[in-house]
Parts: sequence; structure tokens; C-alpha cells
Amino acid sequence: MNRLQALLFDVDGTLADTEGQGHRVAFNRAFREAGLDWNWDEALYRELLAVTGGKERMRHYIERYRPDFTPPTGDLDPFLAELHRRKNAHYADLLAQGEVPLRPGIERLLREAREAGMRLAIATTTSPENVTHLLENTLGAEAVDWFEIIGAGDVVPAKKPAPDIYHYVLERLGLLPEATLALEDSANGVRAAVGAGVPTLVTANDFTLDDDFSGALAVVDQLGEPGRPARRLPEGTPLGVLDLAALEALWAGR
Ligand code: XBP
Ligand code: MG
Repeated sequence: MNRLQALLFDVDGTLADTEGQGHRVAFNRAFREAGLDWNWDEALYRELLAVTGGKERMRHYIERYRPDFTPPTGDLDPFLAELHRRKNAHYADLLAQGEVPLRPGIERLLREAREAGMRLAIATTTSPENVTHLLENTLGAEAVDWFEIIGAGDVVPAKKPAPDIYHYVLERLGLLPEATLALEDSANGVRAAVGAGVPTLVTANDFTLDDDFSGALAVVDQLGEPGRPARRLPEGTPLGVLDLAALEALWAGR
């Protein structure tokens, strides 16, 4: 009988609401520290999220909003790399201060999946150390080892919406895409997962509610906890707590 073999988790916006109070705040701190008068408010950041990857996002911002900007050091690449390094240091501080909790149902599902022997992996555009810090600060240091493969950041040439990071993870798991289920929160994430042939459940959030999730198996507001059912979007139909059995049923009915 065909069984679901692995859950593949996106990180930002899926494991935790990292963007609004995490990455965005960290970018702004790095900008101030570097003496730049750039400030990314929530509305602008929502727009900038169309570009995945912190370095790529800053480059896009300069091209679109600061076309006359020249970095003090002359060359843009090393300037952006250093700014991104400082941004990630601020992000790590925010995580350590507990500013970025996991989304509802994530810890419950991860613990249940581990208990059941379900294979777990991560497919994300963010940097590996950001993933490690998030897991350590929310679930404890040992949680990094819960994931067989952590596919993150620059290990692939093209970030989401390219399917590369999913190909990378699937190859290392030794699994066909149809044997797995991805959990994503954004249009770029869905395009990456579906582009690699991976059935995908979307847990949308405030930054992505209006995204185009074409190709996803289903869209819900969150995974649900006792007393706080997951709701199918856009109708709002309550679905209860999405446990492993519910995810397997969704996957099997695809
Ligand atoms: C989300 C992203 C990332 C983060 C910032 O990726 O687009 O770029 O906003 O990450 P995912 P870095 O949902 O796939 O995890 O600054 O570390 O690049
Ligand atoms: Mg995401």
C-alpha cells in the first residue's frame, strides 16, 4: 500500500511567523547600523517578499527604490554579503529573545510525526544558521537532529520559486516527490514544491493570504490545536486539528 514517506517543511512563515517581527526587524536594524536611511515597513515588506532570499531582496530593493545608491566599498556583492551577515546576527538576537514563536500546531505535528517514525526534512531559502537558531530557540537544541536533511539557502543556485531546493532534498532523502508532502505558506513556496512534483499543503499567514496558491492540495489558516481548529481557506470551514492521519488522508486523496 502507498504510504506517505516524509514531510518536507518550509521554514519562514510555515514553521514560524518569522517575517514580520523577525527578518523584517533584523533588516531594519542592520540598515540603521550601517548608516542607511532605509526602512522596510510592513506594507513595503509584503511587496518585497515577492523576492526570496535576503541578499536577493536587498538587491531588488536597491534596483527598484534606490537606483542611485552606490555602496561605500564600491562593489555591491561584498557590501550586501556583509549587510546580510549583520542582519542575520540581529535575527539570531530576536530569536534568542523569544520574539518569534512557532505557528499553531507545528510542535504538536512534529512530535507526533517523530513518534510515528515519519521522515522529516526542511526545504527553505533562508540561511542554514537561521534554521538552526529558530529550532534551538523554540524546540531545543536536539530538534535540529529531528530533520534528516536541512536544505537551506545558497546550497542550490536558484532559490524558490525555482524547484531546486526540493530536488536537492528529495535526492538526498532518496524519495520520489509523490511519496512526500510539503508544507508551505507562500506562492513562491508552492511554485517551488509543485514545480518539483511535491503535493503541497499551504498554511497561509497575514503576509501571504492574497497569494496565488494554484496547484496546492489545500489551503488552511494554520494546522490547528485543540480548541482552535484549522480552517480551510477561503471559505473558513473548520477542519479540526490537522494531525498526521489528516495529512495522510489529504495526501492520499490527491
Ligand atoms: C523565506 C524568504 C527568506 C527570508 C529571509 O524563505 O524569502 O528570504 O525572508 O531569509 P522560506 P535570508 O519561506 O523558503 O523559508 O535573509 O536568510 O535569506
Ligand atoms: Mg515560507
